[in-house]
Parts: sequence; C-alpha cells; structure tokens
Amino acid sequence: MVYFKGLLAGYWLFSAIHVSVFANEGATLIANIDDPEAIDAQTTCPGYKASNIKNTDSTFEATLSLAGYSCNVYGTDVDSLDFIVEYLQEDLAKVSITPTYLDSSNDSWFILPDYLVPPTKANKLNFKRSYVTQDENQITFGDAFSIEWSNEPSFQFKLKRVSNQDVIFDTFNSVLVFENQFIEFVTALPADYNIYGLGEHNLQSRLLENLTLTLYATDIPVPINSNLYGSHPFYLDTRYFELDDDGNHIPVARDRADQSKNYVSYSHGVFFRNTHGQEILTHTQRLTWRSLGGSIDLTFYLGPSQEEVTKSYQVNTVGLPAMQQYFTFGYHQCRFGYHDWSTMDDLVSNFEKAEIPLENVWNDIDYMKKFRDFTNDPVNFGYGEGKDFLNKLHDGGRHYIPIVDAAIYFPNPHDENDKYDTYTRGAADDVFLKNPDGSLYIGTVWPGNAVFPDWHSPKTGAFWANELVTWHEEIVFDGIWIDMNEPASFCVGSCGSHDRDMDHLRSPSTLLRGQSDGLQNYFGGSDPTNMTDSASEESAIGPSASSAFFLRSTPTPGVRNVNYPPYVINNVQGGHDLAAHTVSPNATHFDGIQEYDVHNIYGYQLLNATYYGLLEVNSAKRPFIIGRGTFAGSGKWAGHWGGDNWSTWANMFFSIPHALSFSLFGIPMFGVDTCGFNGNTNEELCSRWMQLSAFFPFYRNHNNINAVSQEPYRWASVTDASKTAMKIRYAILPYFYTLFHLAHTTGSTVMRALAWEFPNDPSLAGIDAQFLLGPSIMIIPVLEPQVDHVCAVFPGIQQGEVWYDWYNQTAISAQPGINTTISAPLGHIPVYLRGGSIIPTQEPALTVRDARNSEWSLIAALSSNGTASGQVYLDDGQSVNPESTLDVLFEATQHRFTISPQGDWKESNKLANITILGATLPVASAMNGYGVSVKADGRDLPPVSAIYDPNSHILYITKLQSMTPDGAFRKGIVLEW
Ligand code: MIG
Repeated sequence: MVYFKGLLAGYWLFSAIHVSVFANEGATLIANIDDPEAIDAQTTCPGYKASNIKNTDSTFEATLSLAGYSCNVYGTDVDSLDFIVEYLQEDLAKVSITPTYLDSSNDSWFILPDYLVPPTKANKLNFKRSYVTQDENQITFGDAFSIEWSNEPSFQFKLKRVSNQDVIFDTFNSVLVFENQFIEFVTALPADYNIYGLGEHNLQSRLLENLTLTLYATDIPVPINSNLYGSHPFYLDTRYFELDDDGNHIPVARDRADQSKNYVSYSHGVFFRNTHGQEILTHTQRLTWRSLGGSIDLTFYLGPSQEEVTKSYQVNTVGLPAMQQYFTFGYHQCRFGYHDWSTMDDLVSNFEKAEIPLENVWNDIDYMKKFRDFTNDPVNFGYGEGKDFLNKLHDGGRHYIPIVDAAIYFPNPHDENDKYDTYTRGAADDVFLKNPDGSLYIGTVWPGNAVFPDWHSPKTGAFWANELVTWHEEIVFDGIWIDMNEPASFCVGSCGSHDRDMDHLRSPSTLLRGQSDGLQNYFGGSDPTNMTDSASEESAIGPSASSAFFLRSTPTPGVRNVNYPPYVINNVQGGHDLAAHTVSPNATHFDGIQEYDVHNIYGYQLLNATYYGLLEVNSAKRPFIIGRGTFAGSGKWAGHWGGDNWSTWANMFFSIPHALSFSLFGIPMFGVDTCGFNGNTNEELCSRWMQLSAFFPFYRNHNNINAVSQEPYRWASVTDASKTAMKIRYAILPYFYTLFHLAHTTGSTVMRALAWEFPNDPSLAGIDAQFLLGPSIMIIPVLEPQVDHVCAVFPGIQQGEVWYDWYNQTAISAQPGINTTISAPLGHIPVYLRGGSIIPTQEPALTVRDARNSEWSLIAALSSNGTASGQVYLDDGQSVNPESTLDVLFEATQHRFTISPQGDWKESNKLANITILGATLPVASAMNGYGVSVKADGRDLPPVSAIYDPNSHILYITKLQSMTPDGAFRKGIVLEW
C-alpha cells in the first residue's frame, strides 16, 4: 500500500510540477498561428518562376527560381528548386520540389534519405504508359491526369483528374515558400470539402474548417485537437457529384443528399513525405500546409474510390500492415498498478470466476526493477515466480504482454555499484543519441537519467534485439507494448549532462517507491524550477528551459536554429517548445542528422527495431507489437492504441474517428484504453465502452495507477454487457482474422466508415458515430449516458440494401436517409449484418484457443435479390510464412449454398450449421412441419436437419457434422433445397 500511495502522489505531483516549470517562466512563446503580428508568408514572399521546362512521356520538369528578393520569413529562402512531376502509374503521380544545388557548400536544408522513409515506388508492371498531349501550359499524361501551370504572378500548378476534369490539387492564387526551416504551400479545395486523415488527432472523422492540425510527436493525455503521439501527413479527399442528364458532374453541397438522386463520388489521397514538425490549416475552400524543413515530396493517389486510394497508399508508399497472430484478437486486460505476480494470478482467476473471456494479461512499468527496461523487480516480479505464472498462463491458452519504454536508464557514473547491463552493452556499442558536442544526450524518464537509442547507428537494431532475446530467456512474453517512443523525456534538454549525480535515488522511480524526501531532492531543493537551472550554462548541450520561453529566433541566412526555429508550430507542450517533454531538436544522430529533422520518425524506427528484435526471439512467429508513437508506415510492424485518453463519454466517441483515421493510415490493429485511462470510469460508461471496443480490432481495457479499478468483473452489469458483446466477438473471430489477412495482403481496411462502403451517398460523409467492421457488420453504439435508445442511419436502403439485426436475425425496417430510433438499453449494443454477406463463425469461448477449436457455423444474410457471398482465410494462426493456407469462398441463393475451398491448410473442426437469413421458401415445399429437404452434393440430408421459420424467414440447416467428418472445408460442397 505504501508503494501504491507513493506512486500515486509521485505521478501527480510530478506532472503538476512539470507544468509549473513552464508557468513560472512568465512570458510564453506564442505559436505563430496565435500571433497577430506573425508575418504572412503568402503576402510577403515572392514565389518562384519556372524555366527550363522539359517533359518526357511520364515526367514534367522545371527549374524554379526565386521570383524576387528573398523574403526569409522563417528561414533562408532557397533560390533555385527542381520541380518534378512523375506519372508513376495510372492511379499515381508524384510531385517533388527539392533544392537544385544539393551539394552546395553552405546548404542548410535537409533532404530525407530513402533509408529512413522509403519514397513512393510505382508498380511499373501495371503501368500502361500511353500518350502525352501538350498545350502551352498544360500536359496530359495518358487518361489519368494532367498538370497545368502558370508563371503569373509566380509559379503555380494544378493537377487534374482527366476523367472528370476535377482539379484535385491547385496552388493557383498562392505562392510557394521554400526556406531551410519553413515550407509553405497552399491548395484550393472545393466548397464544403470532405477531407479525412492528417493525424494523429482526437477529432471527428471529417475534418472541420478553420482547424490548425499540428503534427509533432508528443506525449500528452489526448486533448482535443492537439498534436499527439503519431504523425501521418496523409489526407483523403472525397468529392460528391450529382450526375445530370448530360452526364455532367455537379458538385453536391455538404451532407445534402436526396436519396432518389443519382450521385457519384471521387476520392483521392495526398501524402507529404516529410518528417518535420508540421501544421496544416483548413480554411474555407483552401488548405495551407507548413513544415519546419525538408523538401516537398507529394504523392497523389487517384483512387477513385477510398478503397483504391487506401490500398495504393499502402502498396506503393508506406507498406502493408503486419499480419497478426490469431490470439491477438482476443480480449486484453491491462492496468498501471498490477504490482506483483500474485496480483496477476488473481486477475486471471477473477476472469475465470466471472466467466469473462480473457486472452492476454499485460504489465505496465510496475514489473520493472527501478523502471529499467528488460529487468524485473526481484521482489515483486521475480523470474522464478514469473516462470511459474507464465507456465500456468500459457497452459491455460493465454498470453502475456509487458511494456518496454523507449529510454534506457543512465547509471550514476560516480557510483560503481550502480550497474545496468543493458546500458553497459549499449554504451560499448555506442548506440545512444548524442549532444552536438559529441557527449551523450541524457534526459529523464521513469528510471531517472536516461539515454535514447539512436536508430541511425548500424548497431542499434542488434543491440535492441539482443536485449529482447536475453530478457525473453527469463520472461516468456508473447508480444511487446512500446511506450514513450515519441520519445518522451521529463526534462528539457540534456539535463543529465549537467547533473550526473542525479542517480536513481533522486529519480521519479524512487519517489514512486514511496521515499518521502525524494521529491525535494529530485528537483534539486525547494524550487522545482532548479531542475533546469544548470541547463542554461552551456548552449552546446540542449536548449535551456529557463530562457526558452522568451525565444523566437529571427532567421540568420544560411544558419538554422533547430531548437528555436523562427516559425513556432502550435505544439501542445509548454511554451510550444519543440524540446518540451521530448528529446531536444539538437540531439544528434550517428549519421549527423539532427533530431529536429527526424523527430516524427523516432517512434517509427523503434517499432521497426522491435519488430526485427521479436523475429530474433522467434523467427517463426509474427511479432505482436502495440506502439504509441507512430509515423506513416508503422503499420507494417505494429498496431497502435489511442494513448492516455480520459474516462469520459466524449473520449469513448472519439475512439471511433481515431480508429477510422488509423484505417486510412494503414494501421488497422487499433483500439483505445477501454473504459478510459485518466480519471475514474463509472459502471454505465464502462459497460457501454466494453461493448463498443469489442468490435475494434485491438480490444484492451487499460487504466491509470490512480483511477478506480475497471476490470469488467468489478460490476455485475459490466460483466454481463462484456460477455454479451464478447460472445459476438469470439464467434466472429474467423471474420476478424480474414479481414486482417485481406488488409495484410491487399491494404483493405478492417474498421470502415459508412461513407467508404456506400460511396454514392453524400449524406454519409460525416458519419462516425456508427461504423462497419469489414464490409458486412455494422455497429451502432450508444455514446451518451442515461439513454435506452440510439438514432442511426441504415445506408443503402434506397438501393435495396437489407440489414439484419444480429440478435433476432431478421431484417429491420428503416427508411432511407433518415434517422431510425433503435432500442438499446444498457447491456445491449446494436449490431447488424448486411444483406449479401456470409459470415464464418465458431463457438464463443473463454479463450481464443478454445474458440478456434470449436465447430463452424455459417450465417448467410441474403440480399434483396436473394444472394449472398463471403469468405474465410485460415492457417496456423501464428507463422510468419505459414506452410499451408486455406481460402474458402461461400455463396448462397434462395435454394443453394456453395462452399469452395482452395489451399492445403487442413481444418480439423467440423461444420455444424448453416443459417440462411431472409429466406423465402414456399411453405408448400416444407416437409415434417417446417422441415425442409436438403440435398448435399445430390444426396438427401435427413429432413430433421433443416427447419424453416416462415415468420422470421430463417432457414436453419443443422447437424451437418457428418458431412465433414475430417473437418470443415476439406472439399467443395453444394447444398440444395
Ligand atoms: O508517463 O507506463 O500511455 O498507457 O500506463 C506515463 C505508465 C507512462 C504512458 C502510457 C500509459 C502507461 C503509462 N505511460
């Protein structure tokens, strides 16, 4: 208990003091967007003039020269730029703008190397390059897109989609600003635009006008509309048109949609390959994109559907998402504050007693010895006891996921007893980030002074892998939870460089262990701001917090100020300081690259290292990683959780748009801290949330150290609600798994917005309070307290779409284009099956292993024209390269069900049931009451195995086991009735 109290007080005092450090400084730096005196680059800068224009059948090139005196607003103007448009593929074009003289001796700009973030590659095989047509200022490539340009008053360009002449990117009426520390370009957008993405933010799905979207990886308990942990400079732009009688496209105003009209939509995507701090401003009919450096490297994905845009973004640019092991779709229980192995053991028994499914138990930093990575506290989390616990856990079919933080404890050099092997090995290989003067960059994180692995060093990956492998010899974990990889640091600058005596005895970890005098010591006496005093002594080492907040640097030609760039982005941390709560921008990597230029990919690289590290642990198993800091492309290694949310209804709602944006980013393995992390949850909220998250790919309940317990078994009503929702989740695990296989192989999404599945209904463009899981299941959660119903739309009704209530399996009646009120008392989450779908299911169970070892059922929900189809993908559920796989297609009509397997994975569980929803059999054909005669491959099945309910229009075909004695899907089957 002492431990708990200490930790509680420490955590909160520590955060409070951290904030006051900034508050005490008085004057605060104003972000440029909040500063009425900030210079507007658009009215001040001259822009460029294009010359040397050339083109080939797939490129357009020009040299851009500064069109007047340098403006040097927020850096040094680059006088000469290369402008290149590359037509890469029918659906893909790239625009890059880079300084012409890359080898100039006084260059101060930064070009992102391909080895850090791979650029967009075209799949040349698909590319039927056709022809180029030119007007004076316009070039058309094939049938796909054209570029129009002008030099009046300065260089500007438009990209058009040829098929409908829609201008998808348009810098006319703006100037291009290209400086060493500031880039700005503007594109026109249509009235009432629908754009999505540009994460990571806690916002609704369709981005509003007049937002400032900041991209700068940071550790912050998820405020609304601030920069968060990840950076995804990608947006989807969907445009709706009405088709008139002459086939013309007339833009449709926002959300206004007459269901009887004929609409079409065209989507395109835009990716800005740039790792600097960024700001995107959404104005009326215009978007301004700013970056603190780098070059302009834009990829345009022409779609024209969201699905094609998202697939192309992943296939051609960021990579396809990691395939997950089957077990990862089970339920995960976590909290900060599970403080010893026996607590973990009790946790598992409590779930067993309550008969709530439990698949994975997680440990937060509680398990560590003094909060040091890859160590266990010998008293509370000893290796011996751990082995017993993990053996038992694994025998029960369950799994264990511990946290690993980004930073590595830096031992006190004056204390020879203070040894930490991980640090010693890393130091021997010289794998940690440096200060500009070559000394170690030393920040502060949970263990106290801490250093940061430098992923640019060729030895760091092997260092990290070795730590994972070595630790795994003691603790047989089944995946890794990566935290603090933005990276987070609790002090400003290389604070430990000045105070090497600040060992663990004065670190937060000791405070948290309940040492009463620790707090004053840690902050260096009675004045908490003293912790940063010494930092101002030496400017070569990190920025100094004490003077930071008055600084906004004025540009010096040819010289960059990376700690205080002239343009101040609206970073959410204290004083908008880029160094606040993270590693300082002047921290220097092995290859000389400064953190300033690559801050947003620190977390991405750590996830990469962890992925390959886990393959060293076991090369056969798909690594399971959930990470906090992400960048475009992290999905190929890891999933993501939404970070430190709050136990509020609003945060529960925001989890849906958060997930949908990560679908667009190619990170389908997403979920949030169910029931909320910060603050106390309550029974009603937790009940609704446990049901909602049951339909997210990553399903974890996690809680802060100081909040009331929120495991689902804490309340009878939450127990029941969780079980109800988990019964569905565990039954449809084969559907989840198949969706992931499709995501992993094609880039399709798992959680989907209604607008993506019903692209011709403009009224769905902003809907994010309900969603689809894959194409076939729609979830309509209750997102507010004290109600017993929910209002929702049922898309596609006008076009004949049928929706079946999951629970009573009958078609609902709803009107097109209006809200339908659905009963949803506490404990009930409305779920609908889309007509035309066939869903593979197995029996729900308390573990994924047991569910996976149960009999199969197939549910066919017939469409209004009496057909349905679906599929399932199976393999061993864990191998990186499974030896055998199986793809099964299902098709149904009013009289036939066909199973067509392909592949050599041998499924050993039998097929038991097929249920046909929306069946309309003439009752005259019924035998034995409502029994129906069914032939399997031409032979009669016993009539008792098929029952038709003419009231609910359900045909139940059961007891099919004898047809599949060795297991389901061994060979093709046709059932007829
Ligand atoms: O400084 O490890 O987002 O999930 O419980 C806070 C303790 C560190 C932040 C994570 C949260 C985790 C917490 N961590």
